[in-house]
Amino acid sequence: MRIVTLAAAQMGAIQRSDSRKQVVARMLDLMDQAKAKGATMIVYPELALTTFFPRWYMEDQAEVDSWFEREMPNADTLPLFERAKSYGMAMNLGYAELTPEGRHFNTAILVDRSGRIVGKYRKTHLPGHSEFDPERAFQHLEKRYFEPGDTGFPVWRMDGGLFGMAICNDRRWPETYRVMGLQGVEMVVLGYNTPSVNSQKADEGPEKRLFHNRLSVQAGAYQNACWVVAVAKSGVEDGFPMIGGSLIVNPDGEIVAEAKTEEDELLVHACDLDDTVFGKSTIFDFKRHRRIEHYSRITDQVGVVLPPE
Ligand code: CDV
Repeated sequence: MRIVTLAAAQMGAIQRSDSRKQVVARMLDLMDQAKAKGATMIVYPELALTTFFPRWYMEDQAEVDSWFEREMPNADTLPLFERAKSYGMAMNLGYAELTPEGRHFNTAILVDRSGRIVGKYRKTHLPGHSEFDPERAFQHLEKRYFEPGDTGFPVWRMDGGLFGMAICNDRRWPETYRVMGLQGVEMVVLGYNTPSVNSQKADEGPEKRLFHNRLSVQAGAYQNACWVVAVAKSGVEDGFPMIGGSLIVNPDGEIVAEAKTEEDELLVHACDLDDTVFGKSTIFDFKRHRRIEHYSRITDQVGVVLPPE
């Protein structure tokens, strides 16, 4: 057995006026609860340190940049790193990254139990749009504020296991999991901010959004025989509701823990990385069963090409 006692640290709403310090205090409280329950790894949501700012249309670059972190750790986040290290707890943290070259990414890092940053992932599948869209019920301006990630989907060896990261919209794309599956990933960790209503389809509400969340995560876990943990930032941010539904899914695609609230809420589950072995060596033994001669469209083509009439 190779147990990772995983804490999925769902976070409730963060208002636009909340400071990083206030947010980090909540995150530390979740970390303390995780320690009390024996967790060896904690996973926080996408853009965990601030409100989901891509819902706001901004033209002033200085204002945009105020939502980004120029270094990690920094003065506000150092307490998270110090406490995780003192607890011997690995950590996954999502934040908006502004590089020294002035590039903007939606980023997540993997920190091992000794406090070392072992991996950085930059969100690949950016949803939304780059200009103000009056047709939408509310804005989703990730394409305005972030560049598409340049990391691909690496898998890192950490604390005796094989870990990968994804961020929010990435979870809806089978390629995300498969690229990591092909590197033997045993656990995928991801955070999300998903509005409770589709901004372009008013009758697609929270039930359907939660269904799609489960569907995507469960399929990714099963089809790649790996654990997947998906962690929400949820609740009503300045009048804009987001789903909760954080969940931990085993390599059979079954939900083993799921959040019940839209508040700060901790899920803890002992995940045995050896539970990935059966699926990886039987029905999803890629080496024996994949037929790559039929998959070239997946990398040769972006949009749909219809068959000839
Ligand atoms: N933050 C996100 O990537 N949100 C998207 C919404 C816009 C659909 C998601 O996939 O949940």
